[in-house]
Amino acid sequence: MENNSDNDGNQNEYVRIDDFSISYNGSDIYEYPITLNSSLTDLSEKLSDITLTNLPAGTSLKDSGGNTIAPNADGSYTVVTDDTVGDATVTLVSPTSLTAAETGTITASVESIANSGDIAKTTLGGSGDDLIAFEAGDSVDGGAGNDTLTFGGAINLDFSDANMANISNIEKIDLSAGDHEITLSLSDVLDMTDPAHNLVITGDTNDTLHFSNDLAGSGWAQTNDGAESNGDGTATYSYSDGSDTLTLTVDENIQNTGL
Ligand SMILES: [Ca+2]
Ligand SMILES: [Ca+2]
Ligand SMILES: [Ca+2]
Ligand SMILES: [Ca+2]
Repeated sequence: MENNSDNDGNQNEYVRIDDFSISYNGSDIYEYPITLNSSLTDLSEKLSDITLTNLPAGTSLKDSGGNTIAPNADGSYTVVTDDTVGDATVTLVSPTSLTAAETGTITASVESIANSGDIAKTTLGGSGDDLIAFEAGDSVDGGAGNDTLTFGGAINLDFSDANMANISNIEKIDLSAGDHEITLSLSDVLDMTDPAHNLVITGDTNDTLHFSNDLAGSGWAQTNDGAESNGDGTATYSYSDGSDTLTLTVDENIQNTGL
């Protein structure tokens, strides 16, 4: 279960994907039930349906009644749920056996809609290596696996903004598609990564990273300035407080300040 705070500081929705269970019906079809739970703790809000994205290629989805759910134009699937308690069980259907890594690519997201019209979106990656399309203000938990935030269009983001505080268990930020300028602090990276605190940032010469070592003076200090390239087009920057270490690996094509 995952709780997040919305922009007003209230607890809002959560969504959870239970572990996949696997059954085989003996007719060359493999079925993987997915249990979804979402809920509101602020009952003045409404809960959206649940959106599933990144289903493995060649698979389809059935609702609890066994009816096939048609994909949306963007390839995502909408699982219809109640306005206040969004529980549903759906079944992933595949003509081939799927590995946990393959089923793990699926992500689930849900939105809470306040009376004011404000929408707060929460996305959970769950297990597996997830590609998560991110927009400012989204709450994101990548969960286990090597998880990447991607960005549509050309958006500039300051991860130190108050509404960007709910990002966790992310391993990579991919700026490749579109031109982006992002602002990131040491504490932002500590918050958005798991306890290993490894973050990779990929991009190109049209992208800019502004980094601030805002925890200097609190025990965190830079221990490696990235002057020695890794030889693969990336450079690694290290920070430590003496017990924990943060490692930032940045595409050398990205313009930067502060590293
Ligand atoms: Ca996943
Ligand atoms: Ca994940
Ligand atoms: Ca992760
Ligand atoms: Ca780019």
